[in-house]
Amino acid sequence: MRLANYGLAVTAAAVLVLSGGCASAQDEKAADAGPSGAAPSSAPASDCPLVSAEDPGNSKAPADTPVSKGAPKLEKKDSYNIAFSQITSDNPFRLAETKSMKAEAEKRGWKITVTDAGGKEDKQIQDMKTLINQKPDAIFLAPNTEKGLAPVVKQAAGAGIPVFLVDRTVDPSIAKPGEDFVTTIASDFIQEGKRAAIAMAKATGGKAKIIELEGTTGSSPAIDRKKGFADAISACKDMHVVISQDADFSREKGQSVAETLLQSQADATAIYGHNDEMALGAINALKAAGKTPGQDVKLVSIDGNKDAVTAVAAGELFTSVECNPRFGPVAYDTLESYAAGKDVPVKIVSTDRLFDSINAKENIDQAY
Ligand code: GYE
Repeated sequence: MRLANYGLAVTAAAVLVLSGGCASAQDEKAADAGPSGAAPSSAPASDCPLVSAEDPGNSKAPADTPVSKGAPKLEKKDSYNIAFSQITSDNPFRLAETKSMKAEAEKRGWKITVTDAGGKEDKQIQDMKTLINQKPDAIFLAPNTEKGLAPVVKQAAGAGIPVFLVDRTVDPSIAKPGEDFVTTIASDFIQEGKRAAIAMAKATGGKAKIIELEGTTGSSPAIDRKKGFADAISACKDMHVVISQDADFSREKGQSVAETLLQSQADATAIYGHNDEMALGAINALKAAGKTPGQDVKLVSIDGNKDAVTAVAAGELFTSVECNPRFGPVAYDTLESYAAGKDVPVKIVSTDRLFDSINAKENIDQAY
């Protein structure tokens, strides 16, 4: 079993060590109380076990993950001609990912063609068709939705081009892992949702009326971050999602959707954003409504981008669970392993950190 190694990525336990030695029980209580230091009124532990749960960190890749067997083969070469199909460039995750894919290709002396679909599914399908016609050695695809991009992945396989999925996956009932594409290299989004839920329980003392800002409908992070969060908070009788809506992973839409939902759910006490950008939009909406983010309404989100880590340090955002976008090194190491005929598992799980009031400040500079 091969695991992705991002270099910078360390486990949550290691972050605690890096961020100031041993975390005492007192430190943990301080973290629970939030940056303002005001301890939220807690539900009894039996009503919400998440309040006292530790951050579980990253999940382990299942030991029985199959290896890629029937996908198009790749000839071993000194230098490759590759393509990267990107969804959009409107958020820091996307920009950092594209930068990493380009920089690492350049470092290895490989040729790379990058397409940007501008957030449009039809455009990304068209981009993929154009790339397939250009016959690169391999295509790296960050697929918008699971169902929308699956057929074109199958088409690439039919044209003999190995496809490596990065950051999201496609519907396995349409495009078969290990056959129609080599592998998916991505975070465990269910685990991210669970980590966000535990952070939310700590932020709210296990009592919360939550507005959920969902990522793009049909995309793997939106599907799984919703599920991981919902499954986890089902253990808490006073934590509920009162309304949930798609805001397309965008700051602008996050702000406008939050404005509307804050009006219809005036007694909401918390906001869960499937990514940081939507939570940052919601922070703007709260301020515009005369509310204090982090006090009147607690927010938790996912990505660990620079603005979000800054907002955590400022006490506006309670926690950001990292989703690491620096795929270049692991993506191309995986390609090389595959070309060398080594076993490549059909799923490679990224390692993500978590930014909270304890470690946010010292991590702003390294955040993307
Ligand atoms: O969280 C978000 C982006 O697919 C993991 O998509 C990615 C998500 C990321 O637009 O910011």
